[in-house]
Amino acid sequence: MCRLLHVVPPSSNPYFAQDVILFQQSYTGLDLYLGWYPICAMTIALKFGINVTMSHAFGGVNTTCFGGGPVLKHNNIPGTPPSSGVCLEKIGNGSYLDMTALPDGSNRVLLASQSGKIWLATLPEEGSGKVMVLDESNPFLDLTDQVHFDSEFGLMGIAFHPKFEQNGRLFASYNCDKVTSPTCSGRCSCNSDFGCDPSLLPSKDGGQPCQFHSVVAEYSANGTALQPPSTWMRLLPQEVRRILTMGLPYSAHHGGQILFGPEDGYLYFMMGDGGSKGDPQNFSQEKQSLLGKILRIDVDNVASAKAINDLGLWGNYSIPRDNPFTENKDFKPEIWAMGFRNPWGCSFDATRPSYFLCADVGEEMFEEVNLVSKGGNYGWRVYEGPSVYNDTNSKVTANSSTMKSSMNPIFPVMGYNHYEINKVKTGSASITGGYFYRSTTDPCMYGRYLYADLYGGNVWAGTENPDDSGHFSTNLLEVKCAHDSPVACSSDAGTSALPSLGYIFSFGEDNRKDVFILASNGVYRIAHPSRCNFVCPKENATLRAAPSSPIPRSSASGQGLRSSIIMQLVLFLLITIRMSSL
Ligand SMILES: [Ca+2]
Repeated sequence: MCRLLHVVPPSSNPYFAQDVILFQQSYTGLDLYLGWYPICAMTIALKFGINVTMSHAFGGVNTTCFGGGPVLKHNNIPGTPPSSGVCLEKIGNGSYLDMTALPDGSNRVLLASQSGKIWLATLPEEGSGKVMVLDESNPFLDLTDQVHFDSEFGLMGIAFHPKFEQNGRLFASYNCDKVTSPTCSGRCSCNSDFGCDPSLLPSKDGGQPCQFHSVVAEYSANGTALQPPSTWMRLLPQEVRRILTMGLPYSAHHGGQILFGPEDGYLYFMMGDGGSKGDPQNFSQEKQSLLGKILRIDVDNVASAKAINDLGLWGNYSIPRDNPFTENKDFKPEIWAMGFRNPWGCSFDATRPSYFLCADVGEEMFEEVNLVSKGGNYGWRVYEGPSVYNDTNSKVTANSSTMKSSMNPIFPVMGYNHYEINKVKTGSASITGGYFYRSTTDPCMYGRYLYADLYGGNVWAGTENPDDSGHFSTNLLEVKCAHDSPVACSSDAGTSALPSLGYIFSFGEDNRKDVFILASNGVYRIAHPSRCNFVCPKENATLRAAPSSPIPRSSASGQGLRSSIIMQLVLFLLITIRMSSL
């Protein structure tokens, strides 16, 4: 689905199984879905929220094929997760698209709205009962004059330079409209480098091809180093350099997140396929296009004008020497990884910087999380998730079989089918990637990867087992609001314990590695489990006030019995399927 971030009327899309053989059985109210993919990956989704296990390829090597048969592995059904719930406290009512912590170890963050304003905010202590301090009338940086703000357009990302304290450099990624903004001008992403003619692209959603652009710009908060942090509330940063400007073919799927690599200090820029159903021009697999790619650029060393021209760069930056395709002229040198549809919510694991996880929004069937490696091809638009994507309207259909055999895709490590979060096999879904949780606030969440769906309000935790294997099992989490939340959480009708978050736009992380959910209804922090009466054996109860009336959770033995029944059903089905296929 598209990510309609501002205007978000969920629309329906028909689920269709593509090459998936779908079995559905219903036993005593529990729906069991078994998808068997021709690429030898299999998902089993147990529809009552206990467990979803995905087989996948890690680092380009399919680890789940054994003689062509499907294999169920790393299924954590027999055990119980340390906690199946997440406790939130609401610390503000504002709606933001991106959060980034000041790189000074403080409790300050920048929060950016899609409309183009950035505020410096001070976070309260967890459990203090206090709210976030943010002066709406006093933005740190106001880009609303430059930003084109509409459904998927806007201010999409912000990032501090790792040495911001010394150099005052910060970066913003946004969209602009060349018709209304004099500073909005750049090459079209559909160009002669790969035989793309923008005049042949259909106009979509009121805009001409390459009327709208993606921009990365650098700003300077000069004087930051000279002033104590307490005076940073308003430094009036000025744009000092246009890093990159690129015209967009359509009006959707242009990612826009920016991140500095924690180890290499390079800027990663997430770019989608540019929009239109099924990536009809095959931009994501086009080696000479920056669309559908994760880009990695050096903003500390700007190439000479000659080098920029010779390399065909899109602005003022240089190419890191160890980018994967610096020696391969078939590829644009900015490309770090390719084959994405609309990456949304990428993060580096704070304790393992080589773990770079990126959610990628799916088309009609599958939402995915990828473990991104240098030079990897993540499949779109030949694959959606782990299954072949076919669209008869696409340019690539005729030669897709050739591409499939030559591309060696890396399949997602986590994800969900659209039908899993919709009551029927239709409906919208759009993944919001999050973080490996590395805070001590919820010890039972430590080391698990959090992600969510934009529309459904579903939040999952992925647990890697064994460590560093790239194999994840995932749990749909029960989400509750702390009884002492600083701002009262609005509730879904009839379920007073469940907070109504609205649309989950993004996750954020502060310097303590606390994780925040940025939703249309406000800003929420993951709090101590006991504040929601969740039982986490690892939580130090002596440091927390005892919950007044613990709510018993479903017993482990009950879950174990239910899991055992499901395991038997799974095995029975596998044997039946295997036998019938022989
Ligand atoms: Ca993919």
